[in-house]
Amino acid sequence: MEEILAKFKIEGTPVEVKPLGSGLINDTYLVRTDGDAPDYVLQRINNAIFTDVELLQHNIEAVTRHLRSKLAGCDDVDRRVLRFIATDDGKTYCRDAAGNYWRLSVFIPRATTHQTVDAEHSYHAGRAFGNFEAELVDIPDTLGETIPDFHNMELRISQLRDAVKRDAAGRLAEVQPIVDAIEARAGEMCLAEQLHREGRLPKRICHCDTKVNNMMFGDDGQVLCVIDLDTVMPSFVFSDYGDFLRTAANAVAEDSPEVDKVEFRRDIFEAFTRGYLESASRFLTPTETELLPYAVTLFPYMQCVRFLTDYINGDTYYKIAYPTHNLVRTRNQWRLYECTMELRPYMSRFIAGCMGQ
Ligand code: GN1
Ligand code: MG
Repeated sequence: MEEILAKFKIEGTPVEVKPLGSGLINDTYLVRTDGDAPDYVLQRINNAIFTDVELLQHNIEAVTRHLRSKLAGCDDVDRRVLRFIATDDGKTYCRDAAGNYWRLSVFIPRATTHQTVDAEHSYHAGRAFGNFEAELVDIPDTLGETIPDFHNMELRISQLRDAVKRDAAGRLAEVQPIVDAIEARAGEMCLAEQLHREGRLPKRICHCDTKVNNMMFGDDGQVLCVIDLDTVMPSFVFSDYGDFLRTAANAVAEDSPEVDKVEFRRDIFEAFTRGYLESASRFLTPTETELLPYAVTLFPYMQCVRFLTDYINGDTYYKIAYPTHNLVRTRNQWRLYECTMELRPYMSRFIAGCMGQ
């Protein structure tokens, strides 16, 4: 670690490095320094998933630069947008002797992340993510897809079909009923790609991983800063709206085995939607707004397909803590999907009400 940290232009002397956070993809550490120097967040980038680190960091630098420019004059800028530290050769990442990629950002003090949120936090999160998208509408740089077709439902279905065909871990028989249930809904769930092909649905710069734990809250309950920017890329707005509600409005964690306790919480939905529309309605098209309830159903469905695909493949993508972890996640997300499908008419009515219709 010392060797890696020495490549970055940091202030102070590192005195302690310890694991941080609960991400399923990268490895994250908190680096404490002595004296008044800031602490840092050190991350080993999962290069098997983010294969183009150059592009990844290009996106992140462009996004943080743009957000920073919009915050000019505001105090506390370093707590509101991530700041990545350059290496001696002017990049925001380096490689170690084993070929691993690392990057370093300033740790945001006096802020917390949550695994679950209440309605009040959800309202602020809605405003923050709507605002995040709104601020990036006029970003001058071109961003690439750090994971090509990341939220492309058609691709996720085809990856599931490939996994089913290979049955690499011999787990197919056990999950055939849920594969069939997914297949029965595949056509309607790929609506976004279809509308995009018809020129009726734009792509915009989105965060694409709006899990509750990817934002930092200040003492006042407001969102200070959106973090985990690896997946910021062009996508449908459904990504950010849908993925937040997938994690925040589920009454239990995404990997809870207590499937009968899965429930879609309306208080969270209503608060988040109010916040989101307050900041996002200034750029959303009528089609995007009308399809927000579809987005709420799309993300549990897509996540279910992704967890199941990984389970069938023998757990090659997500970190797991026990052998059936991905299967438990799959069942949980399927139940959530069913809950959201039942609530679509109610969600449409609520959104129309917010829009004053
Ligand atoms: C991953 O890195 P983390 O844990 O925030 C995943 C998301 C999934 C999520 C499911 C790059 O996010 O897309 O929704 O796990 N990120 C990537 O918990 O695949
Ligand atoms: Mg994360």
